[in-house]
Amino acid sequence: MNKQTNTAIHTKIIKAIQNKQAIVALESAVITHGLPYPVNIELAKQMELIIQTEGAIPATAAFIDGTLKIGLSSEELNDLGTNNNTHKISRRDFGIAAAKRWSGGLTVAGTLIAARQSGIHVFATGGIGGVHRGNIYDVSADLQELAQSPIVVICAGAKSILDLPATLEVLETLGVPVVGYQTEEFPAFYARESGLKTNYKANNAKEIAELFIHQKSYQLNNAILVVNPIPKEAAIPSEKMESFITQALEEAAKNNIFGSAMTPFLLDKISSLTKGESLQANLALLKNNARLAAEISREISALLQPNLFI
Ligand code: PSU
Ligand code: MN
Repeated sequence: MNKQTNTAIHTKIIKAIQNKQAIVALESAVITHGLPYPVNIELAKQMELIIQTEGAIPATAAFIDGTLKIGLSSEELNDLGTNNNTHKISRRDFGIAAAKRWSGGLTVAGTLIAARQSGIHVFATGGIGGVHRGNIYDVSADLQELAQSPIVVICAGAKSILDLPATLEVLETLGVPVVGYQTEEFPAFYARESGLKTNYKANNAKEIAELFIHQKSYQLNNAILVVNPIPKEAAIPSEKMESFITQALEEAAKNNIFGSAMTPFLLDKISSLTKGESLQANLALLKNNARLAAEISREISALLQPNLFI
């Protein structure tokens, strides 16, 4: 057994952290539980490439045979995306995953832990978990983790499979600012609008980097949740999604689905009900978030260079 933790940070990432270079953490539950094969692997590689092209270093985090890895090799990514025995790993699963040598994808909560432990400031994902509709006790561990991770998280809002007003209330309680990227409205993943407001509208990446540095200077450990609406050409109107979502929720109830199986079940149902359309939307917003995350991480890196800011 390892003396400390079963954690392996890729040497490239260690060097980048030491040099305060721009790094973007990426989750892996989207690879193991969010997207179908082989699109999952292709997407993971495209996101990494976009981040590199934008001048930052990608750090996909996952459990591989019981080791928490930050920064995966291309081979590890391929294995994770093809392996049918992967677990969905959130905060509660870390000890079990290490002891039982699991391989699996990290949720937003899991990736926040990995990024925080290694000193990465920026993390790109698709959509965060939240409070589920009709069951206020089903609250994703993502929300609690956002409250205790000083990291900028870029997402496209949250899917309306969730109770979005309740999700925003919990984020407020936990002290997590929701910052719209060039928008005042909280986006609903597939749709650019939800009728709900963000706390603040940021006009550019530099502004977000400055918010982050200032927030950190108070030793507050909460995240900043940046919501980046899906590109217009890929968006699906809410009215169109609503009937699919209702159907997916009904099926979940009928099949007695609960706990950590709920979100993957709903995602899978919606994906098959909408045929390819939701998948295309999903891919478009993930790449869009990778791009913005790289830009924000570059701005943060610039502010963190010695003698420039704090
Ligand atoms: N929502 C999505 N896509 C996802 C997830 C959520 O639109 O892929 C995944 C993320 O990894 C998120 C997790 O962290 O599901 C939340 O699961 P739960 O609701 O069980 O906490
Ligand atoms: Mn849940």
